[in-house]
Amino acid sequence: MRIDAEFIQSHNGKTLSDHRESFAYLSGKLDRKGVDVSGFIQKISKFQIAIPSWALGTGGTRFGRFPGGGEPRSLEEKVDDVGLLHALNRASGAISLHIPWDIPSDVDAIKAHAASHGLVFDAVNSNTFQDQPAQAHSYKFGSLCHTSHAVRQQAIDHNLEVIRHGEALGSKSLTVWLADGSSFPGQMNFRKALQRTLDSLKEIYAGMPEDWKLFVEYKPYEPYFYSTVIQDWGTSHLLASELGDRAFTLVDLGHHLPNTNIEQIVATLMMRGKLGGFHFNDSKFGDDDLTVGALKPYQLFLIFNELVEGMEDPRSTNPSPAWMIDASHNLKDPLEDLLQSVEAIQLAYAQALLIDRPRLEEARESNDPAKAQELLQDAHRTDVRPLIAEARLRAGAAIQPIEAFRALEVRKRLIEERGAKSISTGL
Ligand code: AOS
Ligand code: ZN
Ligand code: ZN
Repeated sequence: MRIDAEFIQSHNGKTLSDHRESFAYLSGKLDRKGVDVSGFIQKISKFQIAIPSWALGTGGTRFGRFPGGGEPRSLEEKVDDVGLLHALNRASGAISLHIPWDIPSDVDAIKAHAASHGLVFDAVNSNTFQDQPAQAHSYKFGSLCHTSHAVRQQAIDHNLEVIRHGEALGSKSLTVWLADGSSFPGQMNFRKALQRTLDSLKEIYAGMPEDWKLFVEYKPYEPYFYSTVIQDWGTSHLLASELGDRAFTLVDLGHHLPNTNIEQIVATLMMRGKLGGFHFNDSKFGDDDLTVGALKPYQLFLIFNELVEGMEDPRSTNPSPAWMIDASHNLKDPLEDLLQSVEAIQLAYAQALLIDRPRLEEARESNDPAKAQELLQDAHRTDVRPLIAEARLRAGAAIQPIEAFRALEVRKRLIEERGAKSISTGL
């Protein structure tokens, strides 16, 4: 199904006068503070967040899965789902594919299909954390780090194949997340495992087209419980530095131990020009995959404070990072969850753009922590929702995406189209 512009317009009509009133109030306030409101809205509109193809179905845990129905049954339907999101918010204009779950049977057709929704293909993701039916060697004891040359070669070849699929689709980057690690002390020689991983990554890096980037994701635990080869940003940064200028660290918010100062990691990587991409989610314990901003919106804002500082610094050598949501959804409708996540990211970004940076720097230079906090919290406590809604309105999207999604009974219609038992490939 597709959402037509007319429906969005008529749905917007219901809340337009309310919205106009709140927007006028906020833009008046911001004007008086010297904020260029139109420029601000343009920045928000430009900020596009990729949707991973594996986030469109109901996720589960090892204890169970409770699918909600109407899940996409093919790559084409996954593209349709991202198209629905993009029609509602005009902020989800890219899809990130996972190989082998999403190998296109007809590349030209899927490209045309995506383009008809206004979508492009973002980073492609490899998978050496599961064995595939036709595979010669098992990844039970690792992939790029494996003790056996044959297993490593199989994993390298898989990544090279993912790059070829990505090239055909117009992607420009490969994200490598490795499950590789060990569950028992003594099981793995850490030094050899890291060296082998680096050597394998070098072969993948060498197989990338000149205009591609390689993103190395890190994670402290899971699926192994004692050690992970690429456990933290330092290890990822080490690998990316050894690999070369087109290799970067990718930060996934759920991949940190409790209380890690993620915003400081962001600042450090940006200082080094090595922050390549971001996977957004929220979590209480670990890689919980909760809706972005559901638990720690202030932390998200502090992270965006560093991102904006890095992005707006004219001397920064950091390329514009690739933004993606990385979450699976156990309880909510995946599409509603994704709409909420995109909005939470936009809100944090907008609030970070509002920070009075010259005054913040002044407070820092004069060692005035109370003033610094006032300035940060002033931005964070500003209700910027009318700005985001205005950006959507100007782009032809819905003032209230979830309300529109429900008014149109999107899920019900998807269930009618695809069935109550359709299952999407993914986590
Ligand atoms: C796994 O925990 C990582 O977050 C990956 O980025 C991702 O979820 C996985 O590669 C999905 O295929
Ligand atoms: Zn991730
Ligand atoms: Zn993860």
